[in-house]
Amino acid sequence: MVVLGAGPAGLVLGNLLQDAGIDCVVLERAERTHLRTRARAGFLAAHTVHVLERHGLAEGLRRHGQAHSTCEFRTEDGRFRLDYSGLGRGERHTVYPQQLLVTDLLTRFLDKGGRIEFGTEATAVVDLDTDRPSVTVREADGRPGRRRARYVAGCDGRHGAARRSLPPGSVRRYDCAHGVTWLGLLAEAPPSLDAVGYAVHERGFAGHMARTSEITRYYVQCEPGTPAGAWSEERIWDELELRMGVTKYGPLHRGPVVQRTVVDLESDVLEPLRHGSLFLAGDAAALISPSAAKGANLAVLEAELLARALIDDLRHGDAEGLDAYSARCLTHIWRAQEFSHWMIGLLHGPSGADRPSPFHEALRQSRLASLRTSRSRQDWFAEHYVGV
Ligand code: RFL
Repeated sequence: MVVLGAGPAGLVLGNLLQDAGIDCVVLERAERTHLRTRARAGFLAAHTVHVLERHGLAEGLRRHGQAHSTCEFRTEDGRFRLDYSGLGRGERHTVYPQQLLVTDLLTRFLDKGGRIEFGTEATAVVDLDTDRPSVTVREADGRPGRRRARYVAGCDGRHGAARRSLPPGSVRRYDCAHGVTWLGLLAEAPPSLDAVGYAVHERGFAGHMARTSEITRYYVQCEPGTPAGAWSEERIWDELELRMGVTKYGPLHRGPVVQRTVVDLESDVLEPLRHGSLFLAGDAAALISPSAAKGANLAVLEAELLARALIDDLRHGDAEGLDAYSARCLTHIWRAQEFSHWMIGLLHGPSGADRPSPFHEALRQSRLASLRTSRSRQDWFAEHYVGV
């Protein structure tokens, strides 16, 4: 078995296959140190935590993760809070930075004798339609190479080799550019509120999400095409403070901005997620905008489904799970996409060239108002916000 990519999807899959005694190698383009410091997600759904616990992969997050269950919306009409542990299914998030999760998964995999080839870039998956597919690679020393396997798992993200190797016309790609751009920031500053903060302001969206007691993630909506370094730190903090209404609701802890990423909100889904001997999981299967924090959670869910199906096939000769893999994942993916899309509509006021029409703006305000006042709406929100 060859797994492409050592992100959450590839590493959960690798650990589960290895625990079942299935020989697998993970090919990873980046170096190990890069993976341990690549900050991205932080909010893990209850289901994700259950999966990790079920397979003995949750030690770090149990020790260092923080339970989290409140979000606060700030609008021109005031603010309101939802404690979602008392709504919907009563579930919470666990806040645990993705780079720590990846580090835990890597360490466990390697400690148990797993093989990861760092600095090895998959260039193509070939012979997908046979039961001896292979992966062509650029080895760490730059020379070309090849790995053969019974199956290949494409967990190498949106721009990876797995997607590129799908024969033209063999999959359908649904995609959507939402016309919204965020500047994603990591600040060396403690969180400023005990909730996820979503500010909907006439100058655009601003978001606050705890990561650790010393690090906070912020998002600030900017014009599409804005380079990551375009705003000074002072401008970033001034905009965040203005949009988050600090004069009414209290100050933000300022600190050095240690990472900036431009995030164009985009989504796509490939269908089906299998082509012959190649299976897609995580961002390689579907890209989801970070508006509802679903990407890493879907990656873990799909990795577990794929691992089970591969084990059934390779250990017991039962191919039913592999045949059903794509359809099973797509049900979850589309539900997450639908919620994520709803969140984008909820959070983005008028700004920039893609200013919504007055009709859409009024719809957005009505959507916020029903979330503020309707218990059944809040239950629906909670179930989808924490769930995958
Ligand atoms: P990853 O994590 O991108 O890992 C793919 C790995 O494949 C490697 N790779 C290759 N290796 C070999 N050969 C090639 N040709 C290769 N091409 C790529 C890469 O180096 C990498 O190591 O994909 P995976 O495993 O599918 O996991 C997906 C998640 O990383 C992603 O969905 C989340 O980070 C999305 N996301 C969030 N998700 C959440 O569930 N909760 C959050 O709070 C959350 N916040 C975020 C996010 C994504 C963000 N960015 C990247 C826009 C916040 C941000 C800013």
